[in-house]
Amino acid sequence: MRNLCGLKIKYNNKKSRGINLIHEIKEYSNVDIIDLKNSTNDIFHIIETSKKILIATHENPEGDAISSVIAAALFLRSLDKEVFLYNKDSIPNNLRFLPWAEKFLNEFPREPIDLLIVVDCGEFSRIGAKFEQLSGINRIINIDHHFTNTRFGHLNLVIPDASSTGEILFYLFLSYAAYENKIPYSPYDSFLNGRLNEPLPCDLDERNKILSKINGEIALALYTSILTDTGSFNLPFRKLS
Ligand SMILES: [Mn+2]
Repeated sequence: MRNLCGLKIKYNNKKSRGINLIHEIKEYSNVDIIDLKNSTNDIFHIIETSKKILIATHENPEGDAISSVIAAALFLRSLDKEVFLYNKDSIPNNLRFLPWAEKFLNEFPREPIDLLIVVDCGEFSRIGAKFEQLSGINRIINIDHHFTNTRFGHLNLVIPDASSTGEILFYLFLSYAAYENKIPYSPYDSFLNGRLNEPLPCDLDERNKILSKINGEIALALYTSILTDTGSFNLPFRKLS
């Protein structure tokens, strides 16, 4: 039997670095599916109440890492957030065609940051040298698909069965649009089947609203993410990079 994993939220009276939630991984059950949905709503609430957002990934980045930072940044900019893209190393030449590839910083911003989102990064230290400077940020969201992920965030959206971080982000963006428009659509609910998918609503108006957050630039970044980590759709469903 495949050991599918999901997120379970434990509510804790002790404040954990500013956010009153602890998330941990455990074997899947029906309860976890509900919690996974709640987890994404927590992420949306934190995004809504943050203004300056830093998005980072691992050093020596490849396509999923860079494209996930870009997709998240473009998405958050569309929500009127001030975004900072960070990578310790320079962007590989073969990824410089991507929108906003030129916007990456290789120093942390000097101004205070409300929220740090780390994508495609299994350990906090893989952000690279000086990563400790970020540990004082009160809100850290960790979005990743490595099963070895150490759950270093205050909120962790870690889905080992996803092909790529880009795939997780795609469904997160659709979920956000559903959340914003109060449409009952939760792609993560279908995780029990080991696949992150859920048919879009039949109603055309609802469907268009859910897809409204995916513009051409975001689609290009997400496509590059998924293409990279699946070896152009040639590799098995799960590849860990
Ligand atoms: Mn990856």
